[in-house]
Amino acid sequence: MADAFSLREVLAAFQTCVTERREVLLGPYLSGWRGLIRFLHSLGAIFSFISKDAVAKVQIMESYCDGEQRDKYVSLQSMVEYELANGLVGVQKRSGGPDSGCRTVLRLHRALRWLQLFLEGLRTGREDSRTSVICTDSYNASLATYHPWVVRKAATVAFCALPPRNAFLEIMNVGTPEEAVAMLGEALPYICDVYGITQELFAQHKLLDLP
Ligand code: 1PW
Repeated sequence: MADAFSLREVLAAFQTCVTERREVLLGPYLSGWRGLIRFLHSLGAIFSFISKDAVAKVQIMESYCDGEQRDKYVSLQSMVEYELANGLVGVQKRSGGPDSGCRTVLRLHRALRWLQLFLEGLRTGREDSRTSVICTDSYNASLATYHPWVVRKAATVAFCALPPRNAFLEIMNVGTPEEAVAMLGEALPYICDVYGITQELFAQHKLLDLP
């Protein structure tokens, strides 16, 4: 079944991102994102403006990973080192040039924080808690800071269309709501790990505010 889709596999991609040397591999990072985007699509057309930007960011990264310098884009660490050493990262303002891998990953990285908070909220929420509230709260606590008012507004409207918690846990296709909650408990530490390593790497190189 080519179409069988389970959030378990998506989250497992983030598990395979981190190497023994604590490097974050771009291949599995991007396949995790591709899965998340498919998941967003399954939530309906109202989420397409959210997924559209994520799709664009993933495409930029894919072209680096398949491009001439692909050996520099194996891990986030090698990417940061290469782009910084070659003056490819615009630190002042967005130049007319191509978006760097660093600024592009930074957007995905910030969105990953949102995902992490949201899934954690779902996991620990009460059965009758509202998914839209969990989603809005986690968005406001993370990604919203970086978005202009109109994006925040549109996102908040889209969140209202989210199904109730148990229905949401079921579209994750992991099994019963209880099984989905258990899977989240297993998978979330890996997402936290990827987020933490990336955050540290970007902080170390002062890349957390890239325009
Ligand atoms: C159910 C939860 C799923 C979480 C998936 C997260 C997807 C995140 C995509 C959010 C995109 C919102 C609209 C786009 C905003 C862009 O302006 C912004 N991009 C992001 C990812 O925040 C900034 O990109 P830019 O304009 O600096 O290239």
